[in-house]
Amino acid sequence: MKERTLLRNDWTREEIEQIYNLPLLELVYKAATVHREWHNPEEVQMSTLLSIKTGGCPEDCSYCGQAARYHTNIKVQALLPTEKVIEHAKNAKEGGSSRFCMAAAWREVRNNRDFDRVIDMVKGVNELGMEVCCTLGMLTEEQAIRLQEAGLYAYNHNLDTSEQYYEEIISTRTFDNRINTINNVRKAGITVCSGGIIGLGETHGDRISMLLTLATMLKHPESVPINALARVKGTPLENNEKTDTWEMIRMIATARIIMPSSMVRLSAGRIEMTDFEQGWCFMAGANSIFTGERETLLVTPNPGVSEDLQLLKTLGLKPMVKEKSNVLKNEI
Ligand code: SAM
Ligand code: DTB
Ligand code: SF4
Repeated sequence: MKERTLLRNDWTREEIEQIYNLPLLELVYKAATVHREWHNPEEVQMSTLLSIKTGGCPEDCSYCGQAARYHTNIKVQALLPTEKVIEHAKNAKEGGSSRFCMAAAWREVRNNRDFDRVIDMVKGVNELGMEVCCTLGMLTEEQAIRLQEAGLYAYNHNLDTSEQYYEEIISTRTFDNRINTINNVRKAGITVCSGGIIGLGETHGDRISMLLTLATMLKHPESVPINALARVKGTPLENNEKTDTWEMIRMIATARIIMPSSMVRLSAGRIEMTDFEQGWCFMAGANSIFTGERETLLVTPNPGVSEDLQLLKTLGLKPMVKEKSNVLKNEI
């Protein structure tokens, strides 16, 4: 059998640039090849996303419908009751999901009763035998350890864009804050889910920089979500152009090649894609999607679970039963 491509974290900017700029079909072919060396190409992980606390966020992320300062039509919702969250997780499991991600519109975690409640939610979802993921904003190392002890499997904290472009998009925190939380998550022994968004007005150079930061981490994030901007009315980016799906495909394929053992998630943007376009994203190495019972991601629309299952069926794919442990495999 042919040896598989090695994991590397010594990528240079030039190397990534070269891959990113390959003629599209060459790039997809290469990514599909690498994908087959590292993953079962018939499987797609369905990760159910639930907004456990919605809106009213003090941050100014210019893409986000949940920032309190923008006049969006989002209904603010306090932290959901634990039993309700567990009920959602059970339904998600029955619907074929093997991962459950709880998201809160917080700038950072505070050591208060709400955090105690999230800890209980993590324990409850973990007991269902699902991979539990949270995305709660910035974390200290101590908070990360508490989450790990409660059974948290993954923590999502996206870089969102390049270091250079970061301050154009968010002014209430820095790129370094992001890296710092990711490091705290790693130190606590939780797997990392980190990727970004395209369509924010960034250049190809910014996208390459973001990929370079991810692919040169001591350990690659086990999960890399690639989002296309979901344009939310009332946010500063509401009038940005719709992201061209070929650009998503280019991003996914490059991520797949440079971080071969990671799960690459086709995240926001699916609602505006045809089945054909989503099929191309899977061909380019995406092997996970976000689903939600309410046909939403957090606050924007997303295809329904039955539509997703139908799409997988059409493409000859099946929901991944349980993610193979990338923790052991990803040993650079
Ligand atoms: N508040 C926490 C944080 O910012 O890390 C967690 C929730 S936040 C909604 C999680 C991620 O969703 C963001 O980092 C961003 O990458 C993505 N996101 C948010 N709004 C988006 C949008 N309108 N389009 C695409 N991705 C978006
Ligand atoms: C990620 O990278 N994408 C998801 C998840 N991580 C938390 C969130 C996407 C949000 C899209 C816009 C919305 O509905 O708010
Ligand atoms: Fe708040 Fe997260 Fe939205 Fe930024 S992306 S405004 S931190 S919820």
